Amino acid sequence: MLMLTASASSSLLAEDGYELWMRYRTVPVAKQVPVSQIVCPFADAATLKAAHSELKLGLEAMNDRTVPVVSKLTKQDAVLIGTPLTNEYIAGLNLDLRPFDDEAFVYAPATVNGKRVHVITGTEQQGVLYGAFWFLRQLQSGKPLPKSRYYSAPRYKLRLLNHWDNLNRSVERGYAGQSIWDWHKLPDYVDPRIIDYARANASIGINGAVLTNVNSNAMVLRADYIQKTKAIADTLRPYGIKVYLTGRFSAPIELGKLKTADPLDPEVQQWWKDKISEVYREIPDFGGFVVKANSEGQPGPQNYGRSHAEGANMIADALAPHGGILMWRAFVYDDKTPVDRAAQAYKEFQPLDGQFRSNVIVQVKNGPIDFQPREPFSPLFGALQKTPALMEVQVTKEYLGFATHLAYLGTMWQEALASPTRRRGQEKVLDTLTGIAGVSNIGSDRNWCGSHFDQANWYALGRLAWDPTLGAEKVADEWARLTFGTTVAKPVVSMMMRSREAVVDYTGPLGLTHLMATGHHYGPGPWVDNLGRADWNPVYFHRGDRDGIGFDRVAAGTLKQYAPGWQAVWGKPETTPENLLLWFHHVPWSYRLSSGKTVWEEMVARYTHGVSEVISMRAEWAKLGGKVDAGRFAQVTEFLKIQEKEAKWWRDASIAYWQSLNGLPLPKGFEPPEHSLEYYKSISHPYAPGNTHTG
Ligand code: GCW
Repeated sequence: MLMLTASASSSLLAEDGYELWMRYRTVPVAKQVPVSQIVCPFADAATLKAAHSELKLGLEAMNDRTVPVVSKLTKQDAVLIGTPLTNEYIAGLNLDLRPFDDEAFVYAPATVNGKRVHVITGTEQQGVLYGAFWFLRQLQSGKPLPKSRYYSAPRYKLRLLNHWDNLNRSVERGYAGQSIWDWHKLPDYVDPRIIDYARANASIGINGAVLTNVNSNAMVLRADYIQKTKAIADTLRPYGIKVYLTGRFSAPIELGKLKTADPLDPEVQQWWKDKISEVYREIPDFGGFVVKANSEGQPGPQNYGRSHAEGANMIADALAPHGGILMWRAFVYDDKTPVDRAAQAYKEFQPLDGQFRSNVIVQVKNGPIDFQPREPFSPLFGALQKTPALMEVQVTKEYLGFATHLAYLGTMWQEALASPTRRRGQEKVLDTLTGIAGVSNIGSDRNWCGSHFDQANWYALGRLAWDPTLGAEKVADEWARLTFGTTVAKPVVSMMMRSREAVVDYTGPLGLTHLMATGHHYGPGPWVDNLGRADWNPVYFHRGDRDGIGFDRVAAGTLKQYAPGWQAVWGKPETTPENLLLWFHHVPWSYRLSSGKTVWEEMVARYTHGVSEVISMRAEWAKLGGKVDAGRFAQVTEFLKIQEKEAKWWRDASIAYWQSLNGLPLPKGFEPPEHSLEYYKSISHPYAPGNTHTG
């Protein structure tokens, strides 16, 4: 089988990470759960086939014995899989499958014809597949199987990956090689790797993939490209993964040769209807589109004086007869320099609440600006009452160290998901969502994500979209056990749980944001003030000068976008949590924090702490030598060294710059920056990866 690259019994052989968290390694005999056969009468049904193949692969490797797939139950310790309609043994058990959900699964230990069996079932085959992966995960991570019926269903219907992949295989903000979609060879050749991609997604419950970049290219809707998309859709279908595309608003002009893309123009409307029918003729379960319109140069309805709702509804109407959905992004900012960039999405979209068709979903980034290491949650969550909202998070680490820095994002997403909206009773952000979409970090690199630890972020996306209340630590523990083994899980989890805060500290403590270098966003650039739009410049965001620092979002009016309860908390510097202080307030450098330190002293302490956290993660990892295979151990070791070097770069460059503004000495006991500010300003990385706006 494709995934089994290293011998199952020699777990310390160098590994390359290709197997992700689906590493099925031999379990010591005493700890094995005996399984004799997999009973699956409808073994050829595509999704059941995916389920029994996976079980066979995993169980044979873990128990080091053959486990045949059969249609008749003949032995003790069999695993019975299927829906009640496809497996008569299961039908005979009359298990309670409620509450009905076509993606839910039920596990139950049972006795059938006098034989002990494990039952994995659901109302639909999809649930059975999810149950099979869950079963393997329990065994792999050494967790006991439940003693009685266990039911699990996803919290959200939409659990999506958004690939920012271009048709030329470059990946916007991609740090893991090229796109996994080899458009040129499709549809004639479908890389078998796509099957492993599907397995990985199904194993964590991801059920949709948007194949293309939101900075989109109309060509993906050309007839030959529809065939290519169809080949991918056919490959992903057995795993319960629907395919979506990005829709370029001006496609009627570029592809249809019309004179306009005005959403109220009947010819434009007809063009979309015809094009969408063409897609559905080839891909009957096509999911729909994501559209980025009137944002960062992308065309949209405002080019014709129409609103986002008018634009979205036009495409939604063409999708509706086929059951398709339209995810319309709220990441917009108009062409005039705003008082506050952070206020833009709410300003545009909140007034449109109630004007969207029922198959439109507004896709909102977790924070109001742009995937920064720390932002408060977007005020749109909970404010859109009549329009479903999808939370978009960035799995790829554009602002958290690309592929080389260790930053586990589960903690960051949990922070957003668990935030109370303070609008209605106990409502949390997670209660306001219909789904979660993650900007993919997957590429052609052998280890998929560019680094071993970045696989955890893909894993966390799926697990938290299945159950947003799971908790980042539990997810990290699952992943660590599956990926590195149960014996090293504890130190691995401890590294992961502190990693994101370390990045916040060495890049932008106390609520500072958007301080990175231009274009590629690699490394520090808090001094940048020369970009075309004011709100692209870091100086616009930090507002630092001789006297003070921070963005006064009370004066800007932005705070009013939040519920009164939050206005009360965030309205004054004294009541604002320190980790968002400079997000909401402009304060003098001498402003005193609860620690007794001034803002300046605290900033220096936190930048320094961020670096020391990386040093301590390195030390923690070093202790795992000999306990983790040599291949992955070496790469993580080297990457942590890079992270330490770059954390120090961020710290030193930032401190040098702030000192050039405030003229303050360093607090006692802290090392001065290694180089001059001029040195840091002169660093340039024209070829840093992921910087592409080309189609
Ligand atoms: O974070 C910014 C990125 C852009 C991206 C944009 C968006 C796809 O720097 O590369 O474009 O967000 O989310 O649309």
